[in-house]
Amino acid sequence: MTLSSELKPDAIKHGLATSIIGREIIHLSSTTSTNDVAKALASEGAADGTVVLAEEQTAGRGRLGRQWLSPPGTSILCSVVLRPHLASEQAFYLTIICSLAIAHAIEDSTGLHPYLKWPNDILINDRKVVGVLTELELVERKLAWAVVGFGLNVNFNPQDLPDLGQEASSLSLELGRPVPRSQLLQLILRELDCRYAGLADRGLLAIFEEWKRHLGTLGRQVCVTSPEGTIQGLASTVDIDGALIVRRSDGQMQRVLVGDVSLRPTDRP
Ligand code: BT5
Repeated sequence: MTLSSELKPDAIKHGLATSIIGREIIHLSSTTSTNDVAKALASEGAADGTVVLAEEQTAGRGRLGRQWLSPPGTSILCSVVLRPHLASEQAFYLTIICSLAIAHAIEDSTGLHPYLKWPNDILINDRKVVGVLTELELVERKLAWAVVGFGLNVNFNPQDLPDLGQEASSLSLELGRPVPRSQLLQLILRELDCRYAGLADRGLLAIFEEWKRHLGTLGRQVCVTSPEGTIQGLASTVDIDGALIVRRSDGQMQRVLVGDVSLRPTDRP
C-alpha cells in the first residue's frame, strides 16, 4: 500500500477486530461532508458503528457553520453513526470518547504527544491537528442517534493553506515524514470501539476521569469566547456535565458550557 493511495474499506476491515465500530465502512472519493452522508444513512436506519470516509469534502464543516479544510487525499475525514444508550445531555461523551481514541492512536503509532483542548480539538505542540463535530438526532427530546465526525490532518502542510496558517499542524509536519493513513485509521476505530463499549461497561465516570487527564488546557491561562461574551482566566477544571470551569482574574469561578478556548499568548511555551 503506497502512502498516497486511497483508503480502502476492505483493507481497513481486514484484521480490524472491533465489535461495533466499522462493521460497515463506506468510502467516497468526494462528497460534501461525511457528516451529511452519515446523517442521511442514520436516518435511513444505518447500523450502530457505520463508518463513512471521504478523500475529499467540498463542504467540510466545523461547529457554528465554520469550514473544515483539507486538500484531497491528505487527511482522515471520517464520520461514525452511533446509537448509544445515553441521555441527550450526556451526548458530549461521544465527542470525548472519539477524541481520546484519536489521541491514543496518534501517540501509539507516531510517538507524538497530542492533547485535548476543550471542547472538541486535539492539538500537538499547541497547534490544531484534529477537529471533532458531533451532531445529534433527538426524538421527543431523547437521543435517537448521533454522528461523530472528525478531520485529522495527516499528510499535508496546513501552512500552505492561506486560511489555516500557524494555528494548524499535521502529523507529517510534526514528524517530518508522511504517515500511512490506513493503519492509523484502524487503530482509531479500535480505540473508539473499546471506549464505546466502555460507556456501558465502565460507565461515564471512568471516561470523565480519562478526559480530565488528557485535557492539556487545564491549568493554563485561557481566553474563552462564549455566547455570554469573552472571559479570561485560568482553566481550572471541568464538570461531569462537560462544562469548563474558569477562574477569572477577580477570583470568581465561571462555568462555560458552549464556547471556544484559545491559549493566552503569554502562556505559550
Ligand atoms: C471543528 O470545528 O474543529 C470540527 C471539525 C470537524 C471536521 C470533520 S471532517 C469529517 C466530518 N465532516 C464534516 O463536515 N465535519 C467533520 P470548530 O471547532 O468549529 O473549528 C473550525 C475551525 O478550525 C475553522 O474555523 C478553522 O479556523 C479551523 N480549521 C479548519 N480546517 C482545519 C484543519 N484542517 N486543521 C486545523 N484547523 C482547521
